[in-house]
Amino acid sequence: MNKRKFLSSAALLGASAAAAPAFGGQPVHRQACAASPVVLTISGAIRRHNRGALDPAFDQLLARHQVKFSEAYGLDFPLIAGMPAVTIKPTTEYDARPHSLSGPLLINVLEHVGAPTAGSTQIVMHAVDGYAVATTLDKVRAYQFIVATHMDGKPLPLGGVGPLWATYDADTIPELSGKPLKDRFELSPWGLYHLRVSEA
Ligand SMILES: Nc1nc2c(c(=O)[nH]1)N[C@H]1C(S)=C(S)[C@@H](COP(=O)(O)O)O[C@H]1N2
Ligand SMILES: [Mo]
Repeated sequence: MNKRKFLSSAALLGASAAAAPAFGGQPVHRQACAASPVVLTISGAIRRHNRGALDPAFDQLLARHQVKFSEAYGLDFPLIAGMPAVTIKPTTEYDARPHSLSGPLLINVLEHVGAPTAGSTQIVMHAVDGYAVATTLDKVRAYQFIVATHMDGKPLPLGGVGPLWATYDADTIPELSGKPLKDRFELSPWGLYHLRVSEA
């Protein structure tokens, strides 16, 4: 399977939600902005925000990937790395060896920004190289997705597969462990930097 979705599919990009109000009538909680550089921006149907609209002048990568929002939440690396971490030991596709990957559960990161909890909630994950892939909260829970910050005890570098890698332990997920390695990680973007949340 080669379902590479290099941002040509506008359907993935939530363009229709561009100017959507934050959450039917609920108050918007504006938090202080992050102290370290933001490594993950979450937009869409979330209740917490710490930044305003996408700025086409200086949100260059987001704009290039056709992301749109009027408010969003930017998380810095210390915040993500400071959340309770889980460790998984999947056989990775890139060297066919098991590696220890650790970081918070994606579901907890989404909870932090007040994402909806319905299993049908759509999550689009964008990576720095333009890779984008959509999934649902049901799958985020079933696969126990983590936002990996460390591999084999070391922080994941930008330029490599970091600083964040959304991934899961495919070895222990029956619908994946039976597939060839190269077909197990379509839902696992390295260099994850933006999540779009939409209510189904
Ligand atoms: N950032 C990023 N993550 C990615 C990809 C990619 O191209 N870029 N490809 C996905 C797909 S479709 C698979 S099968 C695996 C391996 O893809 P690759 O061999 O092209 O890296 O990583 C997934 N994560
Ligand atoms: Mo793939």
